[in-house]
Amino acid sequence: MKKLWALFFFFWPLVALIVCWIAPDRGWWFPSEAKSPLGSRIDDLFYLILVIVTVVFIGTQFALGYVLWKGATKEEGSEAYFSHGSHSLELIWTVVPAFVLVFIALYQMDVWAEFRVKSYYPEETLKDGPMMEVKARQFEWRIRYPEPGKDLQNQPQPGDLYTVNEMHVPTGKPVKFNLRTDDVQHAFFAPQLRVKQDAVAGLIIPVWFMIEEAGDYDLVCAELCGWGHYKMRATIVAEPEEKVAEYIEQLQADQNYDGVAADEDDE
Ligand SMILES: [Cu+2]
Repeated sequence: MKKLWALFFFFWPLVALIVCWIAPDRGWWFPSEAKSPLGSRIDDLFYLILVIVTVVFIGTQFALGYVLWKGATKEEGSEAYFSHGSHSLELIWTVVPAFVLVFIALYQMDVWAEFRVKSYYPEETLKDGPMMEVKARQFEWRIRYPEPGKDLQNQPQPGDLYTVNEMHVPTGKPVKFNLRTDDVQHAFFAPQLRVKQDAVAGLIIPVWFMIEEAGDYDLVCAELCGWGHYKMRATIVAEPEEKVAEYIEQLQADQNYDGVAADEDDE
């Protein structure tokens, strides 16, 4: 019976390893490959940490399995071995993890700095203001574009254009926008882009990303913000720049439509 329990406890770490091994091929892994340049670098960091954790996991689980098996198979009445600690062992398991953690801290610094500290925009993009404002509220994403040809202002302007839960952005260039919230704290999370940023009441937070490939990307809220949190789901539509301009023109035409068709107006 003891042997059975030893095998039982050894079985679960094995299942965990097998699941992780087959998951990427079956689509149980990340939402998709990272679709932004910075996203790939974040993934590289993730995989590096995953490798370190996997090595530690296999080591500790095998050690645990060995001890369980040894205990389960020892002869009845054999004497137990007591130890009162080992100075060198303590040193090893303090110094090695400390070294690994310092290594990770230093190694990831560059990605963090580029994302949050240094300016990562090409010069010409820096001159442009944010393309839009994304305002989270219970329970939707409100997008506000400035009137074509004008700059986005922090206060809503009469010519501003609005949409809900749909964000059109150009492909192949950095997109900058202001993130705000109308009520509680929300979090802008675009899983495929690996972008996550809290929206904090009272703050206007500039966020940027770049999408190379045209397509629809998910935008969800990653902060439990109330009963309808699960509904805060929007689409980021990435398309060529001309198409975004067309979309905004159409938005303006729809918004300015006063219910009278243009040809009727002429009569
Ligand atoms: Cu939310």
